[in-house]
Amino acid sequence: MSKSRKEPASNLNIIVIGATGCGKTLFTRTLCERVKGYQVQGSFRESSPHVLQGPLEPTQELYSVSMQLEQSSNQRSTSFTIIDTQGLVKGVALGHQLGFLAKYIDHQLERSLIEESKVKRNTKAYDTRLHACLYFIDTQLGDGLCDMDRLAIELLSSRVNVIPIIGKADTLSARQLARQKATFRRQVFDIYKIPLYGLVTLDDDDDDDDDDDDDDYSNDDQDTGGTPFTPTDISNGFYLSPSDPTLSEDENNQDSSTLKFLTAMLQHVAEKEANDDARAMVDYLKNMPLVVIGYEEDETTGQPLVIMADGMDSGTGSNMADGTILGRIYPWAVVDCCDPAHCDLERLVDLLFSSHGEMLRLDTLKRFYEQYRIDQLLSQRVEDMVTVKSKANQQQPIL
Ligand SMILES: Nc1nc2c(ncn2[C@@H]2O[C@H](COP(=O)(O)OP(=O)(O)OP(=O)(O)O)[C@@H](O)[C@H]2O)c(=O)[nH]1
Ligand SMILES: [Mg+2]
Repeated sequence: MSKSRKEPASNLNIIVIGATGCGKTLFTRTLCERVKGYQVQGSFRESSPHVLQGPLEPTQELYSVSMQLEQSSNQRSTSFTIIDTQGLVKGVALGHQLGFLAKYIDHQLERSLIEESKVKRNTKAYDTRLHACLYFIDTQLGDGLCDMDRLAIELLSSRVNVIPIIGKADTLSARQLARQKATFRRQVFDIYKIPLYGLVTLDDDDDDDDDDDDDDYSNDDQDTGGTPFTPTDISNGFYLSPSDPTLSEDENNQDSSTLKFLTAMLQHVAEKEANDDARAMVDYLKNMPLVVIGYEEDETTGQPLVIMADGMDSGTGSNMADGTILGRIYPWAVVDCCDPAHCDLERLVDLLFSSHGEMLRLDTLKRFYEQYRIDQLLSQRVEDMVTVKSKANQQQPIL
């Protein structure tokens, strides 16, 4: 691998959360297997020995693996850490589980705050702040967001960029998948208004310093959930997502209105300003929640079954250097985890390591870390005031 690189190394820390049994651990292994070709030799670290090996079992406690990745195609270098967590379980323990995860995420922000507050900072200190949470939606009960997922993503969205994922996509038909996606999008964005990654708040204040574009969108009369603009692109039908030919026109039209506006606005920015970030965001919003499929594992070793790429007719997946594919064999077909026609693993890899990496880091810094810092300063100030007041009370002479 080339040693000369144009960009300095950046780091990316992601956490995988969701209901028990929805495919988080197998996804973690599949992603690590997928990026193995970019791994710098000797850079692999794990929180305890052999966490990615052995038969798949329910995850009992949080673990992490880290590696340095170098993609020669774009000369990017990334210090990557992925953290897999114990599955969420409905019932009395859920509060405890969510509390633990919230504390864990806050603790990473706290570590940066402590480091930043030092007079002499350690420039080599590793930044452990979490840049994204891949949240696996529970699709076992059919359409609609269950209370557990709603509670979890509401809580997590105030601390980290939440990217929703549908795992085990091979177990759902195209029509079921499209319906699940549409229902999720409507519920999260139009009904509960949960600020997942990518949902910018479109209130009046946001437009103040962007006068040039105001006229393009101004129309307050629409039923937009508070969004003060209406790009004509929407009514022209430019936007249709999740666009699935197996859905009727009616079903396709039932997509989230908030997302339609947001996507149309970003599309406008992308075209008008040739803005790559806006373009990347449009692509993400049109396809979210992303769907993934984990490889078929050998039951005793947990390692991927060896499936040769020869004879596969798609030819678009198969990113493994040795001519094998990461996939699953069914009597009627072979599923290729890296084929964009089968699932969104490649889209996710591109999102994390290329098109959205900077946006995720920036959001973490500006949105979540800043908020955490301000909250901590305010609570410190309140504590100081209480101390001063109680001292003053003690010193007052009793009349
Ligand atoms: N068909 C199919 N099965 C999968 C997929 N991903 C995981 N599985 C299977 O689902 C079961 C649970 O997978 P895990 O990856 O352990 O699920 P998990 O979410 O980590 O479970 P917990 O650790 O208990 O939270 C295993 O038997 C996997 O083989 C997938 O994409 N497709
Ligand atoms: Mg697991």
